[in-house]
Amino acid sequence: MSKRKVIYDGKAKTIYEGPEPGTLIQYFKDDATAFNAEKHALISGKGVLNNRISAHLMTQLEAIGIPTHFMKSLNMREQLVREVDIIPIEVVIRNIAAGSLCKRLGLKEGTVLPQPIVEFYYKKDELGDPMVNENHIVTFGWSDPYELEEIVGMSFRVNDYLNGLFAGIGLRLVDFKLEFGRIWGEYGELYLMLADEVSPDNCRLWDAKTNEKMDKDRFRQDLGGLAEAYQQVAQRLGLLPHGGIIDGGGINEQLAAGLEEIENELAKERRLRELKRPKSKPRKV
Ligand code: ADP
Ligand code: AIR
Ligand code: ASP
Repeated sequence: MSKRKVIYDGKAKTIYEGPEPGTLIQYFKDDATAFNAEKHALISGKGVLNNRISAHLMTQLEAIGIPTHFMKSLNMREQLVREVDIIPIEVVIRNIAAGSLCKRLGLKEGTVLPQPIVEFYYKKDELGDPMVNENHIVTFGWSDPYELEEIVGMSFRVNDYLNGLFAGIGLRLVDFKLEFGRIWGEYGELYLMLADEVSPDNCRLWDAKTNEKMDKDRFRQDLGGLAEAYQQVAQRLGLLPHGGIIDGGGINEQLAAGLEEIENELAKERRLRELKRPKSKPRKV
């Protein structure tokens, strides 16, 4: 295999140079980390399942008009995406109280919120991704009010859509994290799109009947059975052959390698939506 250039080696994915300019390859690793990588483990099959789930969800989101970076799956662990300038903000939407919201405000886990909440975190591992507000984001030039409005609007649309999609397969969407990126057009026009991944690594998903956790909290809270839970999510989404690809804690590589390709047909014809905004670019600090 020819040696590809590693652009970035992250906690859960490696990013390689893509075959064409403006493209990248996202390789989904089996590494699981939590609490700013203080906790780490390898979970056989996690990468394959996240690759597949994210490819499917991104394609579904594209179909409701959310531009995404996803182009197509290349193999069981890799997908081709558009290269973007990542906006250094993690957008979290919450429907049900869990995780850091409970810790911060003393809420009981599972409390249904009267309306969804949006939160922002500054993407900075050294600082432990601190929570920030719109004022920090605009003041430090990480985004501007026009772009932020678009990001929040898209995030709530993603929430509405995914809530329904997961409800239809017996899962409650508790909360999730999104990342967005920019592409600059030939004339300096700006296009925004959903990037990174949408998978049980960055969504909390509970079984609708039993409230069993089917996401990365299984790892964070040492509940075990993470690959089986992710597999269950993928199976309910109709993404795996009958019987699945994980058995007895291990992945059946042969079955996984034979998974059907997922392609974002709409991304090819997509006319990127230019963001209407004043001419100035976000300030760099
Ligand atoms: P982390 O950076 O937290 O270790 P990952 O292991 O998931 O996370 O690494 C993937 C990295 O790639 C993330 O930092 C993410 O912001 C970045 N990324 C995701 N999609 C794109 C894209 N389309 N273009 C450029 N960078 C991307
Ligand atoms: N998240 C935030 N940073 C990284 C990730 N994966 C996701 C979590 C959870 C949501 O954002 O997976 O779905 C809220 O996380 P928390 O820890 O703030 O409660
Ligand atoms: N993925 C992040 C980390 O490694 C946060 C998390 O998911 O808990 O710390």
